[in-house]
Amino acid sequence: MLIEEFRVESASVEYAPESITSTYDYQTTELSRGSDNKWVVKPVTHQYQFRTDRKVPKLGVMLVGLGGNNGTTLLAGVLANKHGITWNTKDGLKSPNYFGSLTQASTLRVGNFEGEEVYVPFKSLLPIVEPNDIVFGGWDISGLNCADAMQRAQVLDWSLQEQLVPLMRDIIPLPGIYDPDFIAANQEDRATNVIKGSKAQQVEVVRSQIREFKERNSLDKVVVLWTANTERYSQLVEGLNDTADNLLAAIERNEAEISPSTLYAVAAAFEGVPFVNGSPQNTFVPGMIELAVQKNVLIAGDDFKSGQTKLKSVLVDFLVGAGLKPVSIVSYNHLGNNDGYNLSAPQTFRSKEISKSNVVDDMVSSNSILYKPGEHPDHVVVIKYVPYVGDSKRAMDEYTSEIFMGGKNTLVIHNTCEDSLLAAPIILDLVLLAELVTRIEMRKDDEPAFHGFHPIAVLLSYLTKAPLVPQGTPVVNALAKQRAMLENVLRACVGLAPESNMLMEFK
Ligand code: NAI
Ligand code: DG6
Repeated sequence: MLIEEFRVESASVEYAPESITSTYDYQTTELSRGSDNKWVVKPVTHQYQFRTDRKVPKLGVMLVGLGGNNGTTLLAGVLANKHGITWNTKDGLKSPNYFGSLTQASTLRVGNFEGEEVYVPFKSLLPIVEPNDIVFGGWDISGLNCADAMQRAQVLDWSLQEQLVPLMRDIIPLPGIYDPDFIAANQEDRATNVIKGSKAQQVEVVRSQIREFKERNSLDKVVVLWTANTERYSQLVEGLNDTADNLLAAIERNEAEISPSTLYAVAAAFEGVPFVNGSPQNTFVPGMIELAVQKNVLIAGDDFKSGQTKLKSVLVDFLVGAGLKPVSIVSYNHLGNNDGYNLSAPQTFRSKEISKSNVVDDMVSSNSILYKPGEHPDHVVVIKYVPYVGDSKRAMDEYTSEIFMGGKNTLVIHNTCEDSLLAAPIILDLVLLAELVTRIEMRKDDEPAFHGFHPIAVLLSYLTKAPLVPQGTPVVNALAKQRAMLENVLRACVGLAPESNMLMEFK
């Protein structure tokens, strides 16, 4: 059973007009070695208070790469939802939805009523921006208006595109920062809409574009999200991008090794605007991370986790969790969109290969009954550009595991799907959750004052292949754990316990 709305009645939760405050006992453990050198695991409880600002802001989202497949598909999808546009296909009449969005199309359990499990929409847990109310804008180095760019992307059904053209043709991406050294040479023809000047001047232009967008649309808040081409990795160089000061000085010196994505992120940090990186490259060089922490501005990344990798982070978790030992994971994919074209260059492919490959590390290291120290499955990632298939990516995976008594188990998976139709709802979740997270404050035990979460938004990990975390924080890739972290923290904000699945009522 689904209930649309609910309120928690508890002495530990207060719904005030401005905010929701909850007091929450967080049960965890402390580990030590006893005097006999044996491990001791001690349950401990910390008290947290969470305070969530209930005022949902008027939100603007600026996409870097607005004219790309993801950018135009998201924009088109939101406009179709907003205007209730239906369209005919050979399979019948279709209506818009937000399938694939955790916040808009998933539910969570709040309990049991007379023997029936009761669920609520994920988005009903805390006040969150409605997607249809978002004002979209952003940059693209290609100057095509968004209607033409949507047609170029070849993702959506034609009769839907026809109806969207009038709503999208006047949306023209802002000129963007272009540096041919960071993306594939084959992208050069696209770069017709670029910001001129030194790197410092480019940062200033982006800053003023953000301010202007905010003012023109009377926005309360803006989130910037990179869904532009995958860049090559930036080299990490001492004195160049290792600290915030060095990074800013390097920008002033117009140093070649500062990537466009880092320049946008720096601009966003100076404007106090969250920045999410949806591609695999190391936009967040150490100096950029330090800058975000200094300015206490949210950053999150890296690389949307959409199809093949999402399944991998479920499947390997299942295998290792079941005591089976994946020893070989081979992932092929081919696609024919501009992302695939850009990834056909070795340097940009390398960025993607890294983010796709590290995704099983936490699961492997969780089970040293199966894996000896340093042992790891063979894990190979292949991406090929095949223009004919367009945005309809083919992903083929072979997982071979060692099982009981020397046996072998091989699973083969073939996944065909429009890449951008998986990515667009994830982009939506990232910006909605990035905004929500900035409205939550917490206070632990006897801390004197409320403060926000760490600016590196680990809570958004569910949506990214290579979650960015503060130094010393464990990286969690397993999808169910990532979802549980997000859901349970949001539940705590309204005084609900984590979903334990114990069902003691029925034992
Ligand atoms: P796309 O190539 O269709 O779109 C990227 C757009 O960014 C292009 O229009 C391009 O002109 C523009 N661009 C390039 N550099 C720019 C810059 N410096 N400033 C402003 N605009 C710039 O690619 P698509 O399919 O939209 O993917 C976007 C990114 O998302 C890629 O990096 C891709 O690897 C990543 N991604 C996509 C997923 C998916 O399922 N579609 C999943 C995970 C990541
Ligand atoms: C080829 O792998 C293109 C990539 O941009 C992927 O489509 C994208 O990273 C999605 O990957 P995955 O593994 O999450 O499906």
